[in-house]
Amino acid sequence: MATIDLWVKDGHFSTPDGNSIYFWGLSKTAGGQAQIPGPHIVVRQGETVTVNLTNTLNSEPVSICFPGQPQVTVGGNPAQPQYGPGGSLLSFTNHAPPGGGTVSYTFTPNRPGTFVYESGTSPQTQVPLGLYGALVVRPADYDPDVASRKTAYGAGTATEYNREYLLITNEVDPDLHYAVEQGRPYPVRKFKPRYWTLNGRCAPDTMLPDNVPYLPHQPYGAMVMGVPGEKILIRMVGAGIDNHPLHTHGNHTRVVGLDGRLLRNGSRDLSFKRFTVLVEAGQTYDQIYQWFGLGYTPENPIPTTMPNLRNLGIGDAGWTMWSGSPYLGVKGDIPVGVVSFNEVGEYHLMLHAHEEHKITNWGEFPGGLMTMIAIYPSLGSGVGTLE
Ligand SMILES: [Cu+2]
Repeated sequence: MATIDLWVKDGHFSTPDGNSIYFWGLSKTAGGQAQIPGPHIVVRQGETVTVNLTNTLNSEPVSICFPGQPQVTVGGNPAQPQYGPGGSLLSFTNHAPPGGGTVSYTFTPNRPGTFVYESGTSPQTQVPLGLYGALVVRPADYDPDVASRKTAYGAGTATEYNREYLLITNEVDPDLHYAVEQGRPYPVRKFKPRYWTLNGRCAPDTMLPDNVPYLPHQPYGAMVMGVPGEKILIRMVGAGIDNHPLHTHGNHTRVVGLDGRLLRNGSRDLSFKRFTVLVEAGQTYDQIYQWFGLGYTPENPIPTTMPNLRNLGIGDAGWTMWSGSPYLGVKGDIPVGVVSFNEVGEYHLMLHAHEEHKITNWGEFPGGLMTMIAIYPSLGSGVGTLE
């Protein structure tokens, strides 16, 4: 039995170009700060989940929908749409009224996978304002201490992994946020994002650690870290209203799950490799990424061939993230003109949106839907875990 308490609050989040933008988000505690995305909800298949929502906003009701979850109940009855006095639709599901109202949702996930959760009240504004998050359902036989049972979809489904990461996309039109802050109308048809976020952050903030004190409303980093050969499970969630082609450098990913469904039909493996995954609005993609680049193995790190420069650097010459070494683990001399370098012999491989206006912050490159995959010679077991 898992109980999750969430408080709807407002606040201002930061963008790397110095902007401070009003938003609505969820807090884990009554006295805590709103965050975007909402807290990760990580539960187990077959476990009864209760989500208690308290709405501290004074302006409008708020609700949470759990797409993909069967038989969500409120007060023992099936959750159902809420209508206003004139019969107009207020919420797709039971809501918490403004001014401290509450609602309690209960459901029992019947299958593992990655799911979105999001506001079901005026979702065209409440979701972009920040009322969204991710729900991860672990398989019933999940055991992080047994390799064959540390899986996304259960033992025997070929979804074992060593580390896992959640990457949640969204878009920000500052005009919407400002209009809500000022209590003014906002024509939704004029929606024009200026920022694109991974885990509520725009690059380069995506590469900062979790819980940095100067991003109090954006606790989740989006840096993917692993060591050569490891299976890195990347759970991508399209929480916004736009579709984003995201791709990894260094290697393709293997898509093993789509919308919380294992890509397998009986014994037939339906997983597939992708250079770029189109994360569509409301979709989730579970992918396994492995990096064996350049013939590297932990036993024999040399000799190897220099990688293509575009798999190493960002921007012009002088901005390479090459350590000066053609292989992991040993550092060499930094070439003339190189002004930045990595610290422990790791490789940085970009992960970004292939629609390139989305890797900007209000028109300035680099930014937006971009982060790095960092492949280290070695890494502690606590990195790449989801709580
Ligand atoms: Cu690229």
